[in-house]
Amino acid sequence: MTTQPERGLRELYDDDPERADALVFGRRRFLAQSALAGMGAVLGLAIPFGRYMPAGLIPVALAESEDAFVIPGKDGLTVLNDRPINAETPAHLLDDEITPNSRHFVRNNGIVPERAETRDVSDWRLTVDGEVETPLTLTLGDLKSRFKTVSYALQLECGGNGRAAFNPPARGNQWTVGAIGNAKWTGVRLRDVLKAAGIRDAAVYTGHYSEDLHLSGNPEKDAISRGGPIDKMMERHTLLAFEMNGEALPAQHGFPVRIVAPGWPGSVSQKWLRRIWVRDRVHDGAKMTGTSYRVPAYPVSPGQRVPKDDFRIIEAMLVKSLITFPKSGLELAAGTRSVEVRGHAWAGENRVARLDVSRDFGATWQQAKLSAPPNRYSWQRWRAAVDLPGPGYYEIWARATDESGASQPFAIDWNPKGYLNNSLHRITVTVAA
Ligand SMILES: Nc1nc2c(c(=O)[nH]1)N[C@H]1C(S)=C(S)[C@@H](COP(=O)(O)O)O[C@H]1N2
Ligand SMILES: [Mo]
Repeated sequence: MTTQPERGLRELYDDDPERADALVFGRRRFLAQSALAGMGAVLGLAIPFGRYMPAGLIPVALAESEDAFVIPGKDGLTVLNDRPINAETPAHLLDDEITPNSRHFVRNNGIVPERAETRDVSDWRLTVDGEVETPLTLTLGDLKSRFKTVSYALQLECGGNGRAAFNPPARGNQWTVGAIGNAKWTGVRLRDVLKAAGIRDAAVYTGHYSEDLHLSGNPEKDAISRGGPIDKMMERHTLLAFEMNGEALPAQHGFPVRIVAPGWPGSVSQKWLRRIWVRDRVHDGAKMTGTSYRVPAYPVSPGQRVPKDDFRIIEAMLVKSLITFPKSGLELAAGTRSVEVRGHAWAGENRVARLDVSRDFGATWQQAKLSAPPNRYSWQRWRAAVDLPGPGYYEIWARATDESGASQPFAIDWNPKGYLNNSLHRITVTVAA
């Protein structure tokens, strides 16, 4: 193999075990070093009995290896794919009100640019052009000195969070519940920069371009190039962020500058930004069209085929919540009659109005104590003391309702690409007899 593998080994073993075998073992069933280079070769040895190894089995040493799939700076995340890197956070590790950098999920469509590792910004520039009076070319220093710096706690959720629950399944990263984070982002307001450039009347949408590399390695191709309507980009919480929780952006999260457009699918929050093209029409860059980050314009039944023209771009994310304490599976001692439960709730463009919990499979609901957000677009803390009348198995369910009256469904609203699953989060606790 001379080309780089397009997918991570785990995904490849799931999808196409024979091809994965060929990559790992090569023709003579010795480990093909070239295939492993990209994932941090851990074996690097011949396998004397390799000829007996059943086809399609990921070698245990690779599956168990820490090195092969570790993401620097991350702690306890579940890696869904190593090329491109995609990792989610188990719910119980999202208990902090501000998600630490080490616990924030990562969703990459391409390869992290070199600059994010070298941290060299000497030749980094942000260009703002298109439907503007004065195109701008800004250094990082310009951005920091010419515009007012602000900090907000902002929720960022991948549009595909919850995809793993879809049946029939949807292709793509099998996110369970943890493609959500609420870090404190510092930067300048995108609207201040757009105003400095002077947006023309014809402007309707932005188009974002970045330094990450397409998986094919072809520099002509963009891994992703999304954008958003001018109104959302002019909203005062939409940032050009250069710090995450008080540190320069980590390599995985967009160094040196990213957009944070809170409450919208994470894909609108372009990382490793280098250009904003202000457009007179809806942007049509990579992953703006077709079925990418788009859903049918009407409800569909599971498995239904939907014509491409009937898809529309996802805008605000939906009302949702997470139980972050206790960790599902908690075993309580005999005689325990109550458990303290807590989590977070968020609602795209809206504020969360109430949070209810149930410990009897939805027969009755109890209102939790819900905190105000520190600022708009932050998730909100909730907590409740839940009675457990006797020994046995319980499920605790959480259901958020936003100020518009929308709340979380029990069952998924199915769509072909597995977006926007905001069904309620469930955990289990048991009380010993
Ligand atoms: N340049 C670039 N920006 C990007 C992406 C990407 O692959 N490349 N992924 C997007 C998607 S789909 C999501 S959900 C968020 C994830 O942000 P995070 O990795 O900081 O959690 O980044 C968005 N911005
Ligand atoms: Mo995403």
